[in-house]
Amino acid sequence: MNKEQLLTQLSQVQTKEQLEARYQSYLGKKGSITTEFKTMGSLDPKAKKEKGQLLSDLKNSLEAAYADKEQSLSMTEINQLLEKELVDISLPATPAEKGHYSLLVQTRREMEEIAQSMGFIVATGSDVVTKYENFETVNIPITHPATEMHDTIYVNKQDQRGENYVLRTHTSSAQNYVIKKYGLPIKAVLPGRCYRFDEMDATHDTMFYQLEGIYIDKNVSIANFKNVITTFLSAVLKKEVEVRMRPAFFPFVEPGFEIDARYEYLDQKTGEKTMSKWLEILGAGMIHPNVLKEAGVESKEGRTGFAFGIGINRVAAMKFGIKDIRYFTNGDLRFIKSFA
Ligand code: FA5
Repeated sequence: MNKEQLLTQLSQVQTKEQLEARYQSYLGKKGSITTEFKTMGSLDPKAKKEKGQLLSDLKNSLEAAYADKEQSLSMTEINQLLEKELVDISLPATPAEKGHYSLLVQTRREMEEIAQSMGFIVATGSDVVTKYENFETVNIPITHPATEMHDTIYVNKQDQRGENYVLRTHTSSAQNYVIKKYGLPIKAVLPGRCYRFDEMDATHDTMFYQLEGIYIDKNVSIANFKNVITTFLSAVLKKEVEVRMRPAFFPFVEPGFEIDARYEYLDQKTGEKTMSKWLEILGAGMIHPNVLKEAGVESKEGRTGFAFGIGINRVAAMKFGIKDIRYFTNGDLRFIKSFA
């Protein structure tokens, strides 16, 4: 086979594998040219020299052609890859699906901001607390029916007193902690999750948010409370809110009240009022002396104060016109996405 034919064969291969196989068939251990090199020993010196030159020339030409071909196959491979993986960076990006905060978190944050604008600091307590924190710090005797299994969720772990921890049933459990931490005077809101073994219905969930408020200073009165709460709720609900106070009993306040706000449903299309009723949204009152005593600040310079605990789920229901608070937590995407 002459040199030209060999070089043409080499140049016609399409892949690196074919190139390697072809090369080995000439110059591999058992290749045709290698074999010819081996047979040169029997030739006379002149013929040996001529044949040696011929074979070396052939070998060099094939090796050079092999290197060229290998490079051109590599270039083809790279170009094909580039073409396949080409990214047009000038194209607009596929939009990522955006989520949003739940309506409860949105409402909680907005309430925190409004409270801050009214001079309250924002503090938090723990979700898992001792029975002492949840009940006794706020003057609920351990024998009180509220401590029974029917509305308290217990945790299977015991505190130093050998009592099971509880999931706090109200944010009032954090009052003692913040009074101790910040001292008096104090003006703070304490938002957080609460848990009760309550029967679920349109206004009750087993996990819900409350926003506790405490304001203790000289001469803080019920009139101050009424003003604060009306201003606060009107700012949260973005309209003049009509509130009514009813006397109520909570062991940690004296006197105590429950506050209802007028709840109006507007028809989404016509904007007409379809229903109007009073909805209980918070408990409140003037802080009981025993609560101050337990926090170590009893009778300090005659300071008194009020506390309140607002149900955030019910406020959010009023704000967004939702008839059933279970929608907030049942994970129904049709509901969630309608507020995106
Ligand atoms: C309390 O929890 C008192 N700690 C509030 C308080 C604080 C009174 C400070 C005085 C001084 P009550 O159990 O009424 O009170 O709950 C307060 C609010 O939390 C209710 O008005 C309601 O809006 C909300 N709430 C109570 N239980 C649930 C529930 N299961 N689901 C949703 N919201 C609830």
